[in-house]
This record gives sequence, C-alpha cells and structure tokens, in this order.
Amino acid sequence: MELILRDGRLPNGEAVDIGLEGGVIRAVEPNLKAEAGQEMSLAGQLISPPFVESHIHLDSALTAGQPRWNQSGTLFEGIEIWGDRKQSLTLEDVKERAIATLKLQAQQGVLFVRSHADVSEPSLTALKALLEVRDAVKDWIAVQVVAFPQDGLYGSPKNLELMEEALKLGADAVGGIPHYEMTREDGVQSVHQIFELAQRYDRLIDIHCDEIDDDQSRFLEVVAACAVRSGLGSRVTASHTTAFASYNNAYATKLMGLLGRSNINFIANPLINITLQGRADTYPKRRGVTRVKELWQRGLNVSLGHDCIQDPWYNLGTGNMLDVASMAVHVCQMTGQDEIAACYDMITTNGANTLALGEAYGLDVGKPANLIVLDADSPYEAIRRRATVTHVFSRGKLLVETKPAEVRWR
Ligand code: 17E
Ligand code: FE2
Repeated sequence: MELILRDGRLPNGEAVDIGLEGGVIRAVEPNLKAEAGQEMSLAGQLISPPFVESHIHLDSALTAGQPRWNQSGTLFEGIEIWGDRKQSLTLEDVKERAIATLKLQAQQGVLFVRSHADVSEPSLTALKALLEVRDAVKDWIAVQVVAFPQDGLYGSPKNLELMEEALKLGADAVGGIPHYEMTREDGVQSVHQIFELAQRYDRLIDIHCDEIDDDQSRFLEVVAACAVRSGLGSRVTASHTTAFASYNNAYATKLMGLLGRSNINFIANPLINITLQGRADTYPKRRGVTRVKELWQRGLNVSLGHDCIQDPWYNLGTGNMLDVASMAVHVCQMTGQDEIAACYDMITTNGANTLALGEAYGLDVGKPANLIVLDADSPYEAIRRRATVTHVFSRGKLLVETKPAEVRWR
C-alpha cells in the first residue's frame, strides 16, 4: 500500500484501517495486516466519504451586493437583482467565482457538486463558463451542470432554444422552474417539455419545483407522474419543493403515495429556504422547508444543498455542508439520534444517489480513494460542533489539510 489510515471510525461507528494505492481504496478492515510507504493514525476520528453538494448555483456565487443587496429577502427580488447582474457576465467573471467557490467547498470536504447554470441569458455565458470549469477541475472535484432556465422555459420565446443549445453543449441535466412560469398551464407544459428533452438527449433532470409558499403550487405531482410514466424514476430530482410544507395534510397524504411510487430524489436547501420563505406571512410564520422528515421516513432519497454562497438570494453561506445539515436538524426537527444520523447521510450518500454517482462513490474496496477525515468521532459530533474537516483525500492524494482551531485559556 502507498498509504494506510489507521484507527479511523466510519459514519456507522465501525472502527477500521483504510489502505490506499494507485488512487484506489484497497482495504477497509479492522487491524489491517499490511505495510505501507506512509501511515497515519486517526486516533478514532471520523473517516467518511466526501460531502456531496447536491444543489448550488456557482454562476451567481460571490456576487452578493452586486449591483445591490436583496432587501426584501424574497426569491422574486433575487431574480430581479440577478437579472441585472447577469447583463455584465463574462466567461472570466463566472469562472473565477466558480473556482473560488469550489476551492472553498473542497477545503471543507466537498468533492462532488451539482451546480445550476442559468440558461435564460442569450449568450449562455454562465453555462459555457461552468462547462469549462467542470473540465478544468475534474482531476480533483467532480462537477455536474444543470441547464436552469431562471426566467422560465417559456419566459421569452427564445428560452426553449437556449435550453436545447445548452444540452447540445453538454449540460448534464435539464432544469426547470414551473412555479415561476406565467401560468399554471405553462408550468405543467414546462415539466412535460423537460422530460421530453431529458429523454431525447439522455440527461438527468433536476427541477426547481414549487419554491414558493403558495399551497396551490402543485407541480411536484406533475414531476412525479412524469417520472412514473417515463420510467426515469431515480434520474429525476425535485429541488426545494417548499410549497409541500404548506399543503393540507389530506392532499399531502395522497401526494406521498405517488412520490413513493415515483422513486424520484428530493433536495432541501434549509439554509436559504428558512430565510426566503414565509416573507409574506405575519405570525404564525411558516418555515417553508419541505417535509424532509416525512420523505425520509417514507424511504425516499432526500439530500441537502447550500443553494447559494453570497448571492442575490442568500447573502450568507460558508460552503460547509455541516452548516446545512445542522440547519436541517433544527428546521425539520430531526433531533432524534437516528434522525441526526440521517441528516449526515443527506450530505453524503444520499447526495451521491441524487447525483447518480453509482460506483464512483463510497468507502468500499475498489472504489476511487475519495475520503475525508473529521475532527469528531461521529456524525452527531460532526454536525453538533460543525467539526473541522482535517484531511481531504481526492483520488488517493491529500488535497487539503486544515488544523482545528486551538484554544488557550490564560
Ligand atoms: N434561483 C431560484 O429560482 N431559486 C433559488 N433558490 C436560487 C436561484 C438560489
Ligand atoms: Fe436553487
């Protein structure tokens, strides 16, 4: 072996040694009887597959305040501000911010990212830049790009053409925003169109779906029905689905049955949606985060995303997936022991399911040696303390090291 990491603890609590060679995991077992060029003792610390950022907008990251701050804190003001900012996009501008953001993520243990790229801007600058970035970083971090029509697939007559052009250029997934189309009919039609395109170009689907507090916004059922009929199932993801938090329980129960049949993935973005939603409410004020706990209890695949890092929709954000998991624990009231563990899965293995990573992900013998070490002994401690990711191994190589903060009482 080139390297043996001794005395680590897997997220499920198992104590193991992990042996790496040639960029591949060669052994995962307790008390590994083998020699290595280099050994590292983890002293019982958590060794985990990398974090998966299943939902972020790299094209708008690091633009908060440009050209102005989002004062209302609503989705709609965010779209307006981005509409202004995107007039001055250049390839260099997008690439620089995207790579800076990816570095921020990787140094905190993220090695798999799904980013949306706005394709309702006529030069497709955001998309072209993110496709270049996907290629430029592929040796250390894996990026998927979703062609996302921020202004609506039917928001202007050219938008559908732009979407198709984006798929021809190589976007990994078809996106959408049915709740933002001009009419309910357009929203339904857009979902059918997205499925048609995904099948024609053989791509994944990830739709911004029902990101609104309107209890009448019901495009999730359309997405689920299309997933059932097309057989695309787990190749489909519904992002945000915040209106699900406002549906009456009679309808939610019926919908859950359909979702169970559909086998689609869900992404909640609790950091941003707890700030974005409920803005039209007085008190009691809704939380506006989808029914994460109930979807999880039903056995559906739920992952968690940051959505934004300092952009027109969310001025905050750190790139730390433990912040996201911690917010989910709080907002979704997932404080049971198994529930906290589930929130850790939502930023690791469930994210990998959403991204359809398959065999490329996980701490099993024969898989690419992507793994992280944390300054914590369990997922619970990692989330509770937002523990430092001390080592990030990408393709068997140590990519980044971070020392935990040192405190000295005087
Ligand atoms: N665009 C959108 O429609 N919704 C969001 N949450 C973001 C961008 C960040
Ligand atoms: Fe989003």
